[in-house]
Amino acid sequence: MNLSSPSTSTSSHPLAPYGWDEEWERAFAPYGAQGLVPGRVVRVDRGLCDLATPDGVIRADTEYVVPRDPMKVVCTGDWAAVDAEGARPRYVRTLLPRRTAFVRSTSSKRSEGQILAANVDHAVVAVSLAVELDLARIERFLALAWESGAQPVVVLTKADLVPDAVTRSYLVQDVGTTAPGVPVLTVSAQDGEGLDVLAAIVSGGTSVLLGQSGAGKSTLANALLGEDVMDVQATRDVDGKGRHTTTTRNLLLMPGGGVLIDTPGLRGVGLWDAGTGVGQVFSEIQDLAENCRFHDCAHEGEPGCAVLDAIATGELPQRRLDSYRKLLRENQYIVAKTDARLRAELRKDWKRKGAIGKAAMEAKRGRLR
Ligand SMILES: Nc1nc2c(ncn2[C@@H]2O[C@H](COP(=O)(O)OP(=O)(O)OP(=O)(O)O)[C@@H](O)[C@H]2O)c(=O)[nH]1
Ligand SMILES: [Mg+2]
Ligand SMILES: [Zn+2]
Repeated sequence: MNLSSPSTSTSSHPLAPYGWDEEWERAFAPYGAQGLVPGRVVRVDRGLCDLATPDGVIRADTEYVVPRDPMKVVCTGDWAAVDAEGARPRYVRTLLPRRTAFVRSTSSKRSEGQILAANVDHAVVAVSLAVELDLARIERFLALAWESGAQPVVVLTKADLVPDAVTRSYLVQDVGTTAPGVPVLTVSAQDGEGLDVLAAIVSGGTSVLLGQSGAGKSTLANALLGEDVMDVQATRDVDGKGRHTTTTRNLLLMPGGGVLIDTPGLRGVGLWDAGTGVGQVFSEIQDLAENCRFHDCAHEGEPGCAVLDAIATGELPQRRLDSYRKLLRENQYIVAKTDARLRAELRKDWKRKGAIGKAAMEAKRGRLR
């Protein structure tokens, strides 16, 4: 064994449990040369964040990297270059380029992207079996998960509340057809069912728990940790919507390796430039479409349409096609809106530059006069 090989040095690195590897080491090298230290963001809290660094978890100021672009805001899971020990305050100086990022659009009219987790390998969508399944919502989460670059996983929680085996298998089947290419697990934190499978997934790389408030994300995080670190609260209302118990995104080190990010519940997620993700969620429709007679078939009644044929035979549920169309439309809308906003911003910039140019010209003229 070559002890000086980089893989040996990164696997014995104090940040190795947080996912530090040769690639991060390479990306960080120029900042190390400037005397900065590397760190992984474990929590963000209004202008401050906690980072795991070689000298333990520290608090740093994020003010130095406040960008105009919300996509570049410091987020849990980010790798950063931070001031070395002794500086007061210690600033996050820069973020290393993200490998993956889970982004949704904010519900506001401004329609900006909001990063929910960075550098994630598995996007675990928690869905409670204790409330009525909302397949459209699962599809939406999965579109964003695929788009993030992470591997999506659906975890059906609170299985103990569905003791009836027939109902259970129907629910699992429904979700399965909604999520082609996505592992669907059934778990119960109450009686431990399925936790070993989830623990195995989570042990490799970084996972983020996403889903509605009350889905049982923090309960799962605690069960996987073997320790009550995250607060858990009973869902208040009967419809299971609950209140938001978790309010920050927290990165937790798993005892069996890997890291897990627990996030606050989301009522819904707006698509954010997720065209590819939508395609992946509805991959069976895209597969069918390859057999449509016309290359640009809109599946709206054209002859030889394989998609409509599949609906006629019952192979493809009408709900899936409707949902696919709806998400495609929504995505096109958000993309167009963002482009419009970017264009407006560019125009503003251009005008401002023009104004500066004019002022400079006038000043010059004034001087000449
Ligand atoms: N019966 C049963 N209840 C569960 C299970 N998992 C979680 N719960 C309950 O569901 C409620 C909500 O759990 P949390 O873990 O706080 O949910 P959360 O998804 O973290 O919610 P937010 O932090 O608000 O997003 C609590 O009362 C838990 O005890 C389970 O496997 N079985
Ligand atoms: Mg929680
Ligand atoms: Zn067609």
